Amino acid sequence: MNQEKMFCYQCEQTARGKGCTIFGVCGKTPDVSALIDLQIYTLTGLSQIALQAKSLGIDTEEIDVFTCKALFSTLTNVNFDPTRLVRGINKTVEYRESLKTEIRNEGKAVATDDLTEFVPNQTIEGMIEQGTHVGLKSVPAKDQDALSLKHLLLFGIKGVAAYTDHAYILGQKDEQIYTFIYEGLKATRDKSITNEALIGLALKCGAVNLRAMELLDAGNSQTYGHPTPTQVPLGVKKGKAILVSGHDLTDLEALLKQSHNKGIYVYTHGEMLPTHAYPKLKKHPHFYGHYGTAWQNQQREFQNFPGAILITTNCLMKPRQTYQNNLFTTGQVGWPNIPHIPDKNFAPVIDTALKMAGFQEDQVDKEVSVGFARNTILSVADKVIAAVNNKALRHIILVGGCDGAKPGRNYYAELVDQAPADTLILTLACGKFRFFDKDLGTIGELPRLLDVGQCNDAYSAVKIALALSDAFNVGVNELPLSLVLSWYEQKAVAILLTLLHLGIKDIRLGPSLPAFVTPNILSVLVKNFNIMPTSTPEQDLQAILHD
Ligand code: SF4
Ligand code: SF3
Repeated sequence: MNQEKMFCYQCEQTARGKGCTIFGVCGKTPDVSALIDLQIYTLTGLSQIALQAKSLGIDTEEIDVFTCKALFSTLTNVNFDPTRLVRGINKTVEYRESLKTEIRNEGKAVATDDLTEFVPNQTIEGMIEQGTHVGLKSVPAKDQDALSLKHLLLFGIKGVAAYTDHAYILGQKDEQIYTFIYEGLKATRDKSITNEALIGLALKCGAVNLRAMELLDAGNSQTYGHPTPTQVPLGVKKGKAILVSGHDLTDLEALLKQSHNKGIYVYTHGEMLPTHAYPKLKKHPHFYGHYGTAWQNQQREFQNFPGAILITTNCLMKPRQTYQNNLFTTGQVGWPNIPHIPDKNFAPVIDTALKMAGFQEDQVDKEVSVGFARNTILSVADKVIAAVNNKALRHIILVGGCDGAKPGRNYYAELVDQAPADTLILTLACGKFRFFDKDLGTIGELPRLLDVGQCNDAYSAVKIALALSDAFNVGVNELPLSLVLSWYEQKAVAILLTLLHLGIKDIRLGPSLPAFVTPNILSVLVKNFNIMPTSTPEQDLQAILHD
């Protein structure tokens, strides 16, 4: 008898490295898992109709934006609230039906099938039951490799949708991205599509993600200025306090403006650390420092924070009683019974901070450096090139990606520790918290540890690699540059597809390979890109520096 209550293997911490089948390691319940599957299923039906509408010139912008937000809500550690998912599913079907009406008004017939005709049950229990039958894996697959590729594509699309949503909030959009999201979703249900075509779509997903990240980079830098090197205190100031986590700069800015002159200091947590480097954010005098480390430590770190806490995007963990009364979510993030702020009116966050004790005295601690995004690094490109040419700099190692709870993730800190003094470490995303406060010294005037930014700033790292390849007049794969990546959630899947689309080879990926990649698909990736699992820091450094 099948004992599975759910099936999900979209992230790196999936149970037994195979799939969460009883309860999500992330805290996702079987009910939420079923509703997420139903959300994806209904969005796929909407996609087919939206593509037809687009081909007729019907304006779908509102639906495009909604689709990205709905996909974003299904990423790991974003939304755990069933009532919000139910709303999303109903809204998806409402949009689908309204587009059908518009298509018919144009005198065209609407193509129909199970997906585009699907009617969700009117009760939450009924929807959960429906959801258990519509996950991609619920349809028995004759070809496990095709199923693997369809998941790779779906998870990559989720990452693209997250970046596209961030970019749209900052006023940046590109019609082609939305069209691809619809086409890609549609392909995940195409029974006759070949594996070659799916591989092509996965690489196209990487190309589209590059465009989405380019838009996000433009949105962030045009709105807040280019990041500049900035020292961020890890200590605290006496006074009331708010902690902001996640990735959304517009939420942080709104909160900074609304908490101005209220005797509150604002601190960053997790992926918000690099925001201290943006000129238009750091000008706020009460935007003080960074508190804590990466997302997987939040349950321990949040309970010691004497102020209000706001989570703007991933990664949210199950809130503990010790801080659930001072925790708020916004954007697509959600947890049942945790107050959600949908409209950037952060008055409840500020009121909570004012009622809480705050920090009783100043605590001085060390500082960390941020702000080494593309603009800063390219402004010192001549120094990097000179250091390579005079052999002061032997190799650049990009140690980037997500953090997580597994012990194997100490690999990344050990690799950075053991990297010799003539190597530069570029880093980005929350994996850096394993080593972000280490003093690695300098090579000439260059700090050896350079923080490029959030995972959302992966475009910056790509631009740096491409500029170096131009400067040295060699391909990126011939540069003295190696990529040692850690993955956890679906934005990392999208970034990996972008790197493959760019033809970047020899990527080391850990701490474990995705459960959704079958041995055959892995061998295709190895053959074409020489992608490899991380081994030990000693062995990998030996190979990186001496091969
Ligand atoms: Fe499991 Fe990850 Fe899916 Fe959560 S998101 S249910 S941890 S595979
Ligand atoms: Fe981290 Fe969640 Fe991926 Fe933004 S905060 S990198 S895991």
